[in-house]
Amino acid sequence: MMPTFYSFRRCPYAMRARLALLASGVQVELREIVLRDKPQAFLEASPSGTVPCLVLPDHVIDESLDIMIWAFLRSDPQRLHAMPDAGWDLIARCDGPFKHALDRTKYATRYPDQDPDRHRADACRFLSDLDARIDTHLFDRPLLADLAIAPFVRQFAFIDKPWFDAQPWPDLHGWLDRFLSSDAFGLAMMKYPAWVPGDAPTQFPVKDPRS
Ligand SMILES: N[C@@H](CCC(=O)N[C@@H](CS)C(=O)NCC(=O)O)C(=O)O
Repeated sequence: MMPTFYSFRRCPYAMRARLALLASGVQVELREIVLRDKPQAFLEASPSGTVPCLVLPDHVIDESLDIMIWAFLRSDPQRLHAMPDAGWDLIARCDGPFKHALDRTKYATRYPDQDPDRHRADACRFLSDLDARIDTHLFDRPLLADLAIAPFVRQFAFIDKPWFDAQPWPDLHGWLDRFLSSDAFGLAMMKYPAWVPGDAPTQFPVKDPRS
């Protein structure tokens, strides 16, 4: 039986998990869900009630980074998982202080007692550091960190794209543009109707008709 993978198209955590599944080629049964109307089967499977969530025969993985690692331990033709410690450190900064600042910039009205400019400045420190280290990728070749971090940089960029584009981050802009126009991103962002019990399984990644 294929593992069941609960996803939500616009969620950056689910996006990074889909990108890893695409890069690994490991197949799952994708169930697109609507976060404001979570299906019972998902709530029963997921301890945290968050996407992404991967249901395996003997356990459940509901952390996006763990799903990426799970996929690459099964198949990693591009050797994305073989990463220096600095890659894991960057992901930790992304998921910790950067995501914290991103949410308080993007959803400023939810944090009326906080200063969005201060949070935007915090986010900019991380983005400037990324710009400084990018030549073509975050490291000398594409790694898991690129896939893990790009969905969050995208989320930040689209808070105010003209403002983001006007920042002095040419290498970061190039990196994000290449990500957004990549085949992998296009495939990761394909639209699926919300899953309902009884639906025929949706295989993800889509099986290549040539193979
Ligand atoms: N640490 C988790 C976070 C996942 C997460 O927060 N996902 C959000 C969507 S982007 C979610 O499912 N939120 C629950 C909700 O909105 O009800 C991971 O890395 O997978």
